[in-house]
Order: sequence, then structure tokens, then C-alpha cells
Amino acid sequence: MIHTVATTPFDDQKPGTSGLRKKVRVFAQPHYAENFVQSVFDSLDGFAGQTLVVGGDGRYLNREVIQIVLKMAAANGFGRALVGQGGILSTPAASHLIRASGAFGGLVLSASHNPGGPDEDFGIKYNIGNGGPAPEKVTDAIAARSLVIDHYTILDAADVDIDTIGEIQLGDMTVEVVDPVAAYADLMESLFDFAAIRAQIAGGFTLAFDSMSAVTGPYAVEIFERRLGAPQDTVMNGTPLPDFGHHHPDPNLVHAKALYDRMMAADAPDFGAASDGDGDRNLIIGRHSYVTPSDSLAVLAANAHLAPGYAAGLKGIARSMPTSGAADRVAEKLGVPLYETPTGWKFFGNLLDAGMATICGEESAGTGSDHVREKDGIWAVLLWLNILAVRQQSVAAIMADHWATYGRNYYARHDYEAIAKDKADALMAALRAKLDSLSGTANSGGTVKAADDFAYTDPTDQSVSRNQGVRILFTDGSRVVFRLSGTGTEGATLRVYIERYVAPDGDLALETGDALAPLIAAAQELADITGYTGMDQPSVIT
Ligand code: VG1
Ligand code: CO
Repeated sequence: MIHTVATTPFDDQKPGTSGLRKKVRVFAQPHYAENFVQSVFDSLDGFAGQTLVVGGDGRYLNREVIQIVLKMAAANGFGRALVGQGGILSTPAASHLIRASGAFGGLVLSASHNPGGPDEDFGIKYNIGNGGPAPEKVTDAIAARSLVIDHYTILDAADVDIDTIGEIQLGDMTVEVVDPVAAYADLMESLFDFAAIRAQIAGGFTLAFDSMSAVTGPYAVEIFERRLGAPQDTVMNGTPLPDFGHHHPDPNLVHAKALYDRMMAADAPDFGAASDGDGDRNLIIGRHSYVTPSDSLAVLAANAHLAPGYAAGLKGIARSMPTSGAADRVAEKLGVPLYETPTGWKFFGNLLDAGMATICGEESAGTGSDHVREKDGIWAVLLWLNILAVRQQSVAAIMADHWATYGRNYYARHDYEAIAKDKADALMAALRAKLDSLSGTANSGGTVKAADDFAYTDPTDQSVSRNQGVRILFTDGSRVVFRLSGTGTEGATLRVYIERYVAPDGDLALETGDALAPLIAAAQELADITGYTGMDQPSVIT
């Protein structure tokens, strides 16, 4: 029996950098999730009888919202829904499932690297048929619809058993509960030389992988321990928990400190890695050697041909604007194009679909390729392991060799979290107001060559995205970039991205903080961060 339920709009359902993210208590309001899901369906055309993929990172509210999505999908005319067993699908596994099944699209329930639990965050993201996050024209349509919605439709039915693999009928729709791991693990095995990695591990190479009590636990156990033969304690925090065991599942040096400390200890393993809430991010730490995500992208791009899935070479490399230029030098050497996109994976989809780029990455610990249309944490770890197995060198040696070849992009991101939104907006407005007068002026960072607010024209469909971050470019190639986060759920977060390039014949062994000190001072001078925020230190440095 299909119910039509009258509702009134919420004015805060515009998707951010990666879907709609709110506090659980916001999502738990009557009609809140339903309104958003109906707004998504109302913005799509032609899904009658088609397949919808549904799954999430297992966080608090995941199972409840999956039931809502299934009953609404049935009421709205989808023919089939594929659900990960237990409601679990990592973001890259969901992307793969959408592609492999020829689904119309998918709803991924996750707030990614944000914490989970009754007082923390939940999120819903719509992915299109290529497996990737909906592009801006779709998210804009969803936002517009959410402001005028007056009813939704939902099937009146008992909850579906999502824990047993198999098919169940829900109204006119068939629900198929699938193994969330197997197809994804098979895809990884098709891209990388598992035999070489297995031999390396059997030969004594040691690794640690921190799933941060989030979604990658079952994927990591299957891939690293079962298929690659790593010992049983290789995966840390391997059980997905609704509150991530109170961890903040953001794989950075603050929240993955336990892994960091282990990797810096005298008896550290050869290789360490972590992933985030929904499994699309990766942190890479070699024995006594942290690798910045921007450097990781560059190293992976330079060495990808060593893995079977990329033996034919790369068609191009894409990075988000705030990501360091390390990958640009690799693209130049390989003779392939480099694309600079706004922050957020949705901007890579068109380039990947068009065969213009093979590898993409973001400074926020996201790396991926054309194998899916999301960033992919375990994929990045496996590509590293494949490269290490072929080159038979340590992570530190590979980094040193990379910098000696290409030079080094010293890089850091300073986050100022939980700032009052009006203060953050005022800081950005003041910066934007002076952009035109900055070029040619000097500050602690050097002489400003150019300053602008980044705008992107998608080369495949000419769509334009403006106001994507303020860039201050210096005459020596250094940069400071300012933008506000689009994934937070409390106040505003200012992100300041700082980069300085040193050529191969320069000093490649500086401490990052020392190398960047003049630019950090310049960021203060340019934006008066302390004046606006009252904070004299960032909350997180990555
Ligand atoms: C952040 C990162 C961005 C990433 C996004 C989603 O966005 O900076 O690079 O794509 O999170 O990642 P923002 O707007 O807060 O800077 V995830 O793993 O949270 O889906
Ligand atoms: Co994520």
C-alpha cells in the first residue's frame, strides 16, 4: 500500500561538498530524511523499473534510513534495489556496485570523515549511473526541489531483512541483499599483482592498517589478511561500529595518532595506512616516514605503470585546486595533461568518463582512478603495496628518490574549526575585496604574483563553477589558498592551504613547519585569521 504523506520544506537541505550532512538529531526530525530522499527522486528522470544501489558506512541511523529509502524507492517506482548486507557498503564499493550492476544510481548513507553516534553526524549522498557523486546541476536541482516539496510517497510495509543475502519482494520492487565485499575485492585483485604483494608479505614485509572502527574493516580483513596473507592482527579497529568507537574517523595525524605513533616507534612495521568513515580516504605512513596526500598522489601517478591495471600508462592526472602541484611535475614528465578542479570528487567524474584522466587526487587524503567514480582508500593502499613489491625499496627511499627527481612541494593544511559562520564569511569577504589590489605587493611570504577566486570550466560540458577558493600566488611559485569547508555540521571551518616548491637542487630535507613558516606568517597578514576567529593556532594541521 503506497502512502502519500503531506510535508513542508526544510530550508537547509542543499548538498555540500559531498552530499547532505547534518547532526543525527536534525536527520531524526519527522520527515527530514524522507523530504530529502523524495527531493532526490523528484530531480531524476526515467528510473521507473530501474535499479537503485543503497548502502552506508554503518554509522548511527544507517539501518533506519535504509528502511526509509527502500520503502520510498518501492513507492516511487524503482524496479530493484541492491543493498549491502547489514546495510554496509563503503563509498568506493557502492560506486563499483552501481557501475557493475548497470544501476540507475545509488544512495550512499555516510557523513564520511565526520564522527558518528547519536550526537554526531549523518549524511546522504546521491550518486549517478556512472557510480560517481551527482554533478552540481543535479545537486542544485535537489536543493531547489527541497525548498518547495509538499509531499512524499512511501510504501506501508514491514521492515526488510537486510542481514540475509538473497532476494525479497517489497511491493513491486525486488530487494537484493548482496555481499558488500566480494565484488570489490575481486575488482582490486584484477588491478594489482596480488601474487607479488603476497610474496612480499610472506617474505617478512610488515604492515598495519587502521580501519578506525569504520566501514573498511571487513574489506581490509578480506583483502589484506585473507587474500594477501598478512597476519591476523594487521587490521586495527576492524569492526564497523555505529559510533566508530568514539573515534573521529578522519585519517590524519591528529585522529590516526595511534597509527602514527606505531609507525614512528623503533619496531615500526614497514608500511602503515588508515582509511576514513566510508572508506574513500587513505593515510599513508611508511616506517618513520609520513607521506603527505599530495605527495602520495604524485608518487602513485609516477609509478602506477608498475601495477598491472595501469601498465598501459595514464591518460591524464587530475587534482583539486588546493592539492599541491607535485602531481603537475609528474604529468609534465609523463607528457600527459593535468587538470585542476574545484574541491570535491564530483568534479572528476566527467574527466574520468571522457577518458581524459586516469588518476585523480585531493590533498584531503583522497586518491582514486577510473576503476570507480569515487576516491578509494584501499585502492590507494594496494597501489602503494604493488609499487613497493616491485621496487623493493622502503617508503622513505621512494620519497627521497621522488623529490630528487621532481623537487619537493612542502605542503600543509591548517584548519580552523567551529568558527562562528558570520566571522568566517566576513574573513572571506574581506579577502575577496582586496584580491585585485594584491598583485605586486610584498609580505612575509614574498611578492604576490597574482590573486584570484578560483573558477573552473569543465572541459567536457563547459559548465562553470565559481568562488571555489581564494588563491594567493607568489612569484617563486609558492601559494596560500583559503576556502571554507562544505562538509561540516557545526559553525564554519576555515581551511588554509600552504605550499612552497623547492627544486631538486634545493634543500629537500627541511622540516615542513620551517619550510612554510614565512607563508604561514603571510596567511595571517593577508587574512587576519586571529582577528576574525580569536584563534592563534589552527585546530588541526595536516
Ligand atoms: C572535504 C575535503 C575534500 C573532500 C570532501 C569529501 O571537503 O576538503 O577534499 O572531497 O571533504 O570527503 P570540505 O568542503 O570540507 O573541504 V569525504 O571522505 O568527507 O566524502
Ligand atoms: Co570519506
